[in-house]
Amino acid sequence: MRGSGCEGGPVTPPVVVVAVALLRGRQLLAARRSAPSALAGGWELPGGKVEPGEREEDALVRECVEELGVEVRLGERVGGDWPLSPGRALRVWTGSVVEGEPAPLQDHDELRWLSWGDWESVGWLPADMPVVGRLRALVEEG
Ligand code: DCM
Repeated sequence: MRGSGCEGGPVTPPVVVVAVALLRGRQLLAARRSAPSALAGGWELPGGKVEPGEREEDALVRECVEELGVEVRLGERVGGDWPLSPGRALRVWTGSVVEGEPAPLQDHDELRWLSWGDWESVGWLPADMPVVGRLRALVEEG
């Protein structure tokens, strides 16, 4: 036997992308991507990649400052790991804006507060679609 104890070869750590479902009452903030071109026009819950050594919640708060120009307070986790693409998972929290008004500063060209009846009116990115469904159930439960 060769390579004692090295049976699986190198393991690539999974990339975690964090996103926030910003709620204002029963309104949900959706952000339309302007980049990269493969994702442009798709709507998402704002967020981004966690940097090495960064706590996930800290990454999400940072992304909201960078992308939206707002301070947010995070609430509860929405589900577990949502599949994104091979080797990548999406982790989602609810949240609310505690300071500022969201603006599309980076990666987005439009933001929209969706009324309760309009949550499915935008073309969500594939990974976000099931999250929005789960979130509706959570909000409905109160
Ligand atoms: N992503 C997604 N849904 C989100 C946030 C991100 O599908 N709510 C995807 C888009 C990118 C990747 O995750 O492929 C990394 O996001 P970013 O480019 O914002 O760092």
